[in-house]
Amino acid sequence: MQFTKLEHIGIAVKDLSKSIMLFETLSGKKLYKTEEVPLEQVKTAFFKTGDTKIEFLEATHEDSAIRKFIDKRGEGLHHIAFEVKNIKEAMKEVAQKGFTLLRDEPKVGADNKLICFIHPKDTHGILIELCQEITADHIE
Ligand code: CMX
Repeated sequence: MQFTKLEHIGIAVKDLSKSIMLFETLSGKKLYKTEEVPLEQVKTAFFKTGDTKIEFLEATHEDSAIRKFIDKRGEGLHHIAFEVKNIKEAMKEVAQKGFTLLRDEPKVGADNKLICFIHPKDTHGILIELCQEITADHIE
């Protein structure tokens, strides 16, 4: 297994609409999409920057990982996401290498992806996401 690219960088924010305006002003780019992910209790906004996206995340519930993160550490870099070809194989491999996966199975995340996370204590305090594009093969 190899990472195929840095797919996106996730940034935790308090107010998604303010962050969208800020990043549009800063980057000269228009928003690529917004999406709510109920399972993760977040609203997201994506910008494309070359091959990599920037994902802003706002909590939609007080139990959201994003709300807890901001309460503890403030707004800022929340995770970095690497694309893999086969997420199940990648998860098996990183677990064999001793990294702690936050779940046993991939779940459906934003932007048409299967995702999983590696605990930040294993990776220099940075939360790492592995992601794979969902294709027709995944739809049962
Ligand atoms: N990056 C780095 N460190 C983080 C972190 C993050 N994103 N989130 C929490 N931590 C740190 C905390 O600061 C804390 O550090 P200390 O022990 O030094 O105080 C430690 O991890 C434990 O934090 P906690 O607040 O007690 O939080 P939990 O253990 O309840 O959860 C984590 C932490 C990473 C396991 C949890 O946030 C999680 O499961 N994350 C994955 C899911 C997720 O983040 N979803 C939102 C994004 C969804 C999307 O991209 O669509």
